[in-house]
Amino acid sequence: MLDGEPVDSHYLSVLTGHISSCFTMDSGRYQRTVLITMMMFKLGLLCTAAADSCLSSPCNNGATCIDHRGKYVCLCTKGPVWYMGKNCDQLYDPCILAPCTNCTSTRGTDQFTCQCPDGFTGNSCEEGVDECQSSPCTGVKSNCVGRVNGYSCHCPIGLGGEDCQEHMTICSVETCQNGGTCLDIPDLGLQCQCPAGFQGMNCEENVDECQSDPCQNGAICKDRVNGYQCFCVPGFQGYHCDLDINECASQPCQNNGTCLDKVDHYVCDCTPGFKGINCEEEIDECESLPCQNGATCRDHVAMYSCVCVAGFQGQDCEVNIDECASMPCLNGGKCNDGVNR
Ligand SMILES: [Ca+2]
Ligand SMILES: [Ca+2]
Ligand SMILES: [Ca+2]
Repeated sequence: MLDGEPVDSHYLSVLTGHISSCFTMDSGRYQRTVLITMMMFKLGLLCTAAADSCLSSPCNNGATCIDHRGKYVCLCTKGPVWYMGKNCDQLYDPCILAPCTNCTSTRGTDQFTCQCPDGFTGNSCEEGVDECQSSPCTGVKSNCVGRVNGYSCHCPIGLGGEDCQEHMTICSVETCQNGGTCLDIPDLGLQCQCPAGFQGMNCEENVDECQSDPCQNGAICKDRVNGYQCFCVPGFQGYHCDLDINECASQPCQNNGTCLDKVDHYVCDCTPGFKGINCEEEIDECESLPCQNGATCRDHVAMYSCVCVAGFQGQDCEVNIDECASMPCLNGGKCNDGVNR
């Protein structure tokens, strides 16, 4: 861009944003000026008036108007008359920010009054009234103990009974054991507040949580602090050992055997022809030598078969075939049955 040339207005507006509408000048001074202008714009020094939302004077009753990113904020006057609202056109109500619910006020001022419930006082009702302040307890029970909305008279700490003549034990560091909290109760002396799992006057006793027999199926119960632990016998599991472990879960029975879940073990009911703990063994039905007369035994599943030698028959080849049955001897010849002849 050369000196003296007209300035591209689009280029200028892109460069400077809405600042471009503020200046009309020869481009002769333009390049020097635009640099300075841009720096000033960055610092927020120029062109604020063009976008100032305060120009319409929206704030009332003497309020100060502040422009913030194109929106206005009214700072209402505080005294002699207080105002509030977006445009400061309402009388200020100090109860809006009062720290109490039962509040009365004079509008247009910052003066409010909290009506405190019984037993409380102070600007915000935050203080409990100390009824003991006036020392109302006289006589032997001179120890005043404040309560909500009242007080009561007791014996001095360490003393009890009707005439405050009995000496009571009072709290010391060792009084309550196992982390118990010691309380000095007027007229009664100490009392220990025990943590969970302990009991007794001094919290000295670890409560036996096994007393209620929480562990099942013969498990051993071990007492802990405010709890217990069950040690299961084999075959059971779970926090209370109430779950019978399913020993059949791994499907240990083979060859279609049926698994029966027992305590800490299983039993396989095998199909015919198999044996063994897991029915893994095929029974050899030939082992008992069922085939007779020299026959050969063949083992099968749940059965056997016999291959007879010549001259015998029957399931176990126990029958010697009677070759005389066909009456082979002619002419009155006597037939003697032999083996295979
Ligand atoms: Ca215990
Ligand atoms: Ca079982
Ligand atoms: Ca077999």
